[in-house]
Amino acid sequence: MGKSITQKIIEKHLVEGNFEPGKEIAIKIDQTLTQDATGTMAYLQFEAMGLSKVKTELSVSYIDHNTIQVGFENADDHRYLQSVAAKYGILLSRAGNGICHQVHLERFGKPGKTLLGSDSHTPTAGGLGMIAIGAGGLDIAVAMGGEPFYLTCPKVTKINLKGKLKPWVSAKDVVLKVLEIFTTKGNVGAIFEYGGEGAKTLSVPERATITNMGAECGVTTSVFPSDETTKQFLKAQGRERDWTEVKADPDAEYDWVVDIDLSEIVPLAAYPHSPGNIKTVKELSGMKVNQVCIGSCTNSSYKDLMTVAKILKGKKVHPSVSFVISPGSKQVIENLAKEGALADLYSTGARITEPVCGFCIGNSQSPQTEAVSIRTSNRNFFGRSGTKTANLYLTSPETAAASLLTGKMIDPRDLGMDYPVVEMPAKFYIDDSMILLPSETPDAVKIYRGPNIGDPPSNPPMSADISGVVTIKVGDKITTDHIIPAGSRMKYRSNVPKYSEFVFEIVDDTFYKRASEIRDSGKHNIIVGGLSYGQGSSREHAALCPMFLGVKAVIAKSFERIHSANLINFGIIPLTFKTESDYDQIDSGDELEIPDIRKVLSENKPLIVKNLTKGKQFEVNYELSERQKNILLAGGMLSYIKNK
Ligand code: MIC
Ligand code: SF4
Repeated sequence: MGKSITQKIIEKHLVEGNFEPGKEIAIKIDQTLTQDATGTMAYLQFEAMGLSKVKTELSVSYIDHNTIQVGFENADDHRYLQSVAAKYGILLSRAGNGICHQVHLERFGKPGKTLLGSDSHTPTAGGLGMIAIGAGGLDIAVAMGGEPFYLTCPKVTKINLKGKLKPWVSAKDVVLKVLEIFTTKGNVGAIFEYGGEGAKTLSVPERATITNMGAECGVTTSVFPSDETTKQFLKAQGRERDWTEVKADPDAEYDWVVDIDLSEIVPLAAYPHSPGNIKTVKELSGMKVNQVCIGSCTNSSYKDLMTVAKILKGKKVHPSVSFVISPGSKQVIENLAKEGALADLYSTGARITEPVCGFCIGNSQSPQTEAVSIRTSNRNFFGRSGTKTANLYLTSPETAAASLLTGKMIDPRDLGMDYPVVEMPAKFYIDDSMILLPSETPDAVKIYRGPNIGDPPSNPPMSADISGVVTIKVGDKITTDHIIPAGSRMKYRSNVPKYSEFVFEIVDDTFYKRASEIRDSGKHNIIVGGLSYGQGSSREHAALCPMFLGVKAVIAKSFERIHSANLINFGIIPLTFKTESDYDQIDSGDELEIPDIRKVLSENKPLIVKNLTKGKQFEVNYELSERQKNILLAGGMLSYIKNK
């Protein structure tokens, strides 16, 4: 039987197990990436391992998230990251060089390799034919230490692209179509592998837009073949030597095959508050628009922004719209500038930011009350823009550009313009001076630690029983943005006690006080969740801060992959309900007891939860490998590694 791209790359990197979907495997990690908001904690954890150098082929530390720098905290974190990179053999992409996923695609990604990143959009590099996976910072620290990465061997869904996109329809519409088909839940443990004649018609940045937003479906990653188009892209980046062909065998078998005809796709939009709520742009046309944001780590490439510049050349932004651009990288900005396109964008009325996450994560450019904000970024979760009452719609750059001209949502095909075709450059202008190489005298490098940086909190081993209170009961599709907001709160990422004050802030701002009181009274906090708990980001603070507040278990209908791994890494057990009615019969404030949990886990027995308030009991599932059980029994990954 022939092999898929996924199987080929994973088998080449297997350290434990076989390619058997559903079983736990361990793979060697060739490259890692971190960004500053997750990176500080990851490097503190790496330092705690006591190694003198990273053991990967390549590790890059990017500074792109916390760049607003109101106060000393983030500047101090950046200096810490720079000193750690110099000492331990890590490359540092300085603030101003670009957003990690775009820069990694341009300068470092290699077909056929594995990449692990402390950011959920790490799969962007799958556009180059790599297996690129997002994970919590602690998993990245462990991978930098040369340990393999454990994951559930994925099922492979082939997305067979046919035909060719019509004018004014682009890669964002393709991935929104994928989100319409697969939704944001129920895809845990799968990989989307793209192929077919249609895949050949897409450039690398278009492929990367599609793999980037696979994260919203909850898949482990998404991957495209590495072909002649990939070779041309790497050549234009001066990296032809990094190219290898990666393709599936013609008789490769897949767990599922879905055909998408590119020529049938029309401009689409994700409406509030989920990237999985899809409508056609036509259905929404005429809606008044207050803000248009183009860029972030999706649709911020040279090709995307050049297309926008050509649509907007000589025109002005509608007076009721605030127009923001976050370019993907310094390289994108410099190449636009050389073509005169940067001037065209400024002349339209664009507010061009540094090449950073910015508006996407809500730490700047928050829109007005009840705004309609059209964005080419990848997430429109409730509250993410920093304005609770705002409504975010995700669209292609073409739709966003058309709407900023008219002040209303409009299908770009109705602009009455010829579609500007942008060719990929044969050679990009490249200047890597904002990427710092590690020190040649690492022993002489002193690590800088500002007052914002505390030691990561520790956790005791799992207690004999869990006995406590349901501090909060939430519904389906709770994202890590609900659990711990980013935006203006993100500057406290290196200070866990302070950041913990904002746990569940946007859902219930009494959570912190109540959870602290329960913890201080010697009881445990327990969270109850619905389907697909922990969607979205890889931020381990969504587990680390609850751990600090004494949360010992989360019982949900189902979990998303990265968050469930993060819970285990921080000693919080993820348990799943067996029936809907067990979920229905629990309320916030109920006293629960999970007797003999240590013993039950060790002996692999059924786990019973007693609801003391309701006088009922029910059984819950735990799907844990022996390794995961041992991590939980030790109280989390750091103690588990120390014990080993
Ligand atoms: C996001 O898009 O939500 C983030 C901010 O990039 C996160 C990482 C973080 O919270 O630091 C992600 O996607 O993993
Ligand atoms: Fe940054 Fe937004 Fe991309 Fe996350 S999704 S890496 S916040 S640009």
